[in-house]
Amino acid sequence: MNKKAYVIMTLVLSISLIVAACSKDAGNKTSDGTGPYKISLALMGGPKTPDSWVNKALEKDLTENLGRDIQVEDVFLPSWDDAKTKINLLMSDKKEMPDVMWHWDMNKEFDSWVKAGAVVDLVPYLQKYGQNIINYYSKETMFYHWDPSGKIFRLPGDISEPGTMTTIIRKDWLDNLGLEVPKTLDEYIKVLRAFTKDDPDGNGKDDTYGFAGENSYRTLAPFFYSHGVDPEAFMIQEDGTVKFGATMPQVKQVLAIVRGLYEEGIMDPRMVAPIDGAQVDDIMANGKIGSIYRWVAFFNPDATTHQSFKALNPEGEYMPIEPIIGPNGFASDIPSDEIGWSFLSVTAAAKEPDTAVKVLNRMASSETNKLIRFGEEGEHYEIIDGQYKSKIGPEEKNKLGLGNYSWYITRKDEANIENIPEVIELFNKRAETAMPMREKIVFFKSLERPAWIEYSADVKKLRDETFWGIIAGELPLDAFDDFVAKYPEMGGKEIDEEANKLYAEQDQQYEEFSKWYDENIESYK
Ligand SMILES: [Ca+2]
Repeated sequence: MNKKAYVIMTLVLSISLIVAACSKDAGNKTSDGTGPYKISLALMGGPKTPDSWVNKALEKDLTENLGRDIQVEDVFLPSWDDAKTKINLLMSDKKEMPDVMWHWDMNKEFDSWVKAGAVVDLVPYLQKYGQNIINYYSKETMFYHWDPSGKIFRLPGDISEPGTMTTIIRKDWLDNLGLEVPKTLDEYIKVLRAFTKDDPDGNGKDDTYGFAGENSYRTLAPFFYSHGVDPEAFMIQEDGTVKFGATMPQVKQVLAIVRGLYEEGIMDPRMVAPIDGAQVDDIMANGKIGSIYRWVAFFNPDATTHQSFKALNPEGEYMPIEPIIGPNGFASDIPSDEIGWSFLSVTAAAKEPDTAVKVLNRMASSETNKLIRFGEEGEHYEIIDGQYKSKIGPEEKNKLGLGNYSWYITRKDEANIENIPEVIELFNKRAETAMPMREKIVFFKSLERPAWIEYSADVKKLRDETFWGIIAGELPLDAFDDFVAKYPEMGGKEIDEEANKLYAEQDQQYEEFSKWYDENIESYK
């Protein structure tokens, strides 16, 4: 037995003993559900301010809404480097377990908690007391957290919007050059060329690029996605099988196009080498680029990059445009997964798991979400002409503890008042325009993918060297065919077999889930 497996075994055993020991005296702890209740919450986000204003505000809000005295004990987790160790430690001793555990990226450990009974099945409580939660999270999201035994042992703590990115273009440059908003890839490339060569900013200098962004495939979405392919994703083929996107023939067509843009000087050459996000933000703010694939949230006037851009380019205007249509009429924005990246579990230590779910449900309301994130309207922020304006600086926000309860079912809808109405509308539109690709991409439910774990690092390394080498003109276009030929022997055969097996199982499991969901969740909304 390797060391990791041993640790997990020991953990499972120790939890089993603890759970068994505690169930004996459970009678002593049973409360009648009316007296004061103290709930402990493991917390990772925000400034981790102890004895904060936000703690008191949450207690008051819960006490008023649950009709009994609720005290909230904050259990702050340490830094990202140490948090997993701490979470394991807390979960190995029932006396130390918080009522609600926050966790992320700990699938193996989570599995052991489930097996040991250290986390509670939430289904009966969600049915009775979890309406804000089950109405907020979609059926698809709940699938990823559903145990085929018909139980749910974790809820997502935070999920990004379904579509977070968009093609962005300089509207004022289109106007300066008398160009229309491009719709097809051909039109888009013509515009990018004009943005590079026709002095769109009218300063008489050859100082602009048509297209810029990160050294990543998502930045190239207007090209890859208009061809219906994502080199990072597993893609459903017409015959129902699944393939690693990087090996699909459409990729070669896209590489030929992007390589051409680089050669012509239309594409910002800084893209072909690793570049950090802050530098890309600076490039966007400097205002010498015509188009980029970037965050929807840029369009909040309060966003830092937006403000820097406006300060440097008072007359400049970026606008979001619809996803570019490819040669076969296909168009899509990038879909986010609906799984979420961090999770909440009610532990076996919670004396009243029903009350724990009532607390989470109240925290999942728009009202409480706003309170714990932004404070009180009038005191800490105001809404002027429908737009959020903070009345306090970052330091005071930290002092109040705003953000301490981050990723406790963080709502991305109207409750996120930092978004102006136009940005909310754009998020909604991007959720729709990301649908065509969402239907082609497999988001794996299974927590176990041994072939991918073993071989993917080498495969991705060769992919990236090949693709960026082609784009930068250092490798011939046919290097793509060499990559595809090498892929199976590099573990690609096993990767694809595993992907197809998981996809088939998952597809079948979704049918079972769907029936279960209608009976056990839908009818309780
Ligand atoms: Ca110029």
